[in-house]
Amino acid sequence: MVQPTPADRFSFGLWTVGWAARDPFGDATRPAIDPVESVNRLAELGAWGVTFHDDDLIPFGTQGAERDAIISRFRAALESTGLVVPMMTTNLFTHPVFKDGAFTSNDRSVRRFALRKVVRNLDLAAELGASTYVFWGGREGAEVDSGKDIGAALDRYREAIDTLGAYVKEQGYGIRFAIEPKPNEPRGDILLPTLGHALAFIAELEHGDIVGINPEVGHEQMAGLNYTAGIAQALWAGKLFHIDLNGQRGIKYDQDLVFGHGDLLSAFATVDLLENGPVGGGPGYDGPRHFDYKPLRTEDLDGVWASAAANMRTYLLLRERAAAFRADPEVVEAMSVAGVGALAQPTLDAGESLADLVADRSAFEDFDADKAGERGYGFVRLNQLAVEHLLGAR
Ligand SMILES: [Mn+2]
Repeated sequence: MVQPTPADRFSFGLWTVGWAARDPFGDATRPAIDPVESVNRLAELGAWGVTFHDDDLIPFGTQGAERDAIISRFRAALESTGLVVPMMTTNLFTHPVFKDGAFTSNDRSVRRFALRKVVRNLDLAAELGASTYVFWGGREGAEVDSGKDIGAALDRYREAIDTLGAYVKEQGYGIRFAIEPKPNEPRGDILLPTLGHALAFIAELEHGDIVGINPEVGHEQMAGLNYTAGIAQALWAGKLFHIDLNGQRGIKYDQDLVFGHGDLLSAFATVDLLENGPVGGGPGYDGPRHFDYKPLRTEDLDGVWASAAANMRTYLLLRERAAAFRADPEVVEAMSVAGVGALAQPTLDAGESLADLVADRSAFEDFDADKAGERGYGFVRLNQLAVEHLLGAR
């Protein structure tokens, strides 16, 4: 029986199950869900954590005693269910004030307001024990090339993240930041469109040591990229601080499908990497398994909770299949034939210089490139074994 438990560390955004299914062409198809109801239902389903944007819990503009009352009611729900808040984030995209961006708006007063909105919510994140704070800059972008100085926008983005990074260090919050890339939607083009752009940006930060990334399946796939290969690079760089699991079917609008309901073979590879580490060896991912999906607009409230459960069940089934895949002697042999483990061996011997390599006739003058070119790697056989494990045929 595949049943999620808190030990699996599954977490959901309040905005996922709580999405009332309003889209650019149609009204909401479901009522709003009380965040406390979401906490209770997610806990019943076996989730471990809940995450949220400030405005998911506390309506924009709510101040003082009213804000405090909302927070204490939410805290009580957390305490009664045992659900934790591993990650929080800021809504810097819904209100019209952010229509040209937040940290990178051409309007300086908007940039200052955005920083203040984040600082207040960072204090709440520390209070609630969140260890990761996500930055998704959905409005940080443009539609008109001549309307946005991209270099200046990146200067302001860096200024914002470094200012906030210095703040959490000064406060001793122990919070790490995770930047979530996305290529487009809602802006025509968004800054830091892929995880590679985000990693390059982080390398330019003063406080980049506490900044990693939060790659979302659908966002990378919207750019036509291989999600599993991307998060493998993030793991290699020590920057996979958080993850957003969902489904996407090709290059189109952001679908936010249930995990595995898009490219299932890619989802299998993702779970295999997260759980079992790179195929050549090394550690996997030890952070929360966070779902950032939207229940289809066609679903009623029962369908919302069924879809939440589907994310976790699909992940657990893939985890079982991936473990069986790695343990299969035929897979081990196929990987060996393919030379998967051999890639871990350095190309030069220990202490060998480039001059030594140039002097090694066997590496070049006497090397039979035509012969080496005849080798078959057997990757198709390896992939078929993965497909058969995924289908439960092995
Ligand atoms: Mn998405």
